[in-house]
Amino acid sequence: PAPRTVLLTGAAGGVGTLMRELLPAHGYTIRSLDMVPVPGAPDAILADLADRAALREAVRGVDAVIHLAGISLEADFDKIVAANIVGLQHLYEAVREEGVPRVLFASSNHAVGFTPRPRPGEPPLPTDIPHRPDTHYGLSKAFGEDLAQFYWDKHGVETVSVRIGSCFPEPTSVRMLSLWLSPGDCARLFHAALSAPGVGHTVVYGASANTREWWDLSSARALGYEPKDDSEAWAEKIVSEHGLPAPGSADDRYLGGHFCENPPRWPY
Ligand code: 15L
Repeated sequence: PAPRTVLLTGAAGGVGTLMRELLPAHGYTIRSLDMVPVPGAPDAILADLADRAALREAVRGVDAVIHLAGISLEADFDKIVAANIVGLQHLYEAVREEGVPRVLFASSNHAVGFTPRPRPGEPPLPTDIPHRPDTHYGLSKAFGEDLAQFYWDKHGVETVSVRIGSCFPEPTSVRMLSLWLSPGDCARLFHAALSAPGVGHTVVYGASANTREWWDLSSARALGYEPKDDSEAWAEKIVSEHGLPAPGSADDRYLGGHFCENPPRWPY
């Protein structure tokens, strides 16, 4: 049976806000957690990932955790370490101690961002390619996938690590035409990840059924994910407004696009 009560960390963030809206239709009761107030969720738990006791209380009694909290873009290494590495370990310890069976870990395309993106006609990228993080942020996501593997092997905590592409209401760049995960497909994927039996630690890519897909979605489909959306509907408009990335540019060469630039180009 599908888990019913889910702790959603990072509930005030971009993906968190979308999932609070869309997951209830898949049968979930959401317990929200964030370090800042969650608009529309006055009963949200306000807690920092540094607060082990609060995390332990927050995960108590839930069927699964969707872990979106942490820093979601490039930042100083120390800040990334505190939130995405130390904070992640705190979360998993709370999960282990309270016997929560499964976590959905929001990994990112930036864990493998320096992977050359497939050119037209080349096969899509499988999930078992080596980590090639493009930022401190991407490094923390690569670590997070290893931590998830460790908690499965050592403690029997299951995780689906979802390497999310770009989850926004609409694609807004040429790169996103390949990496877009529509909010509806994100909810479908999260539901599949939470309800599939026996996932151990499974890594999946999180993208819609995009015509310009760079990723092999078979490990996600094996969980029951059936994407319904395709960014191609926006392609003509986006390409005419932005043009294709300059040949040899980071956006042209790598999966992580401009996150690969050095020094990084801000804002993303
Ligand atoms: C990410 O991992 C970020 O959290 C998100 O804000 C986007 O920048 C996304 O990657 C992307 O690559 O588009």
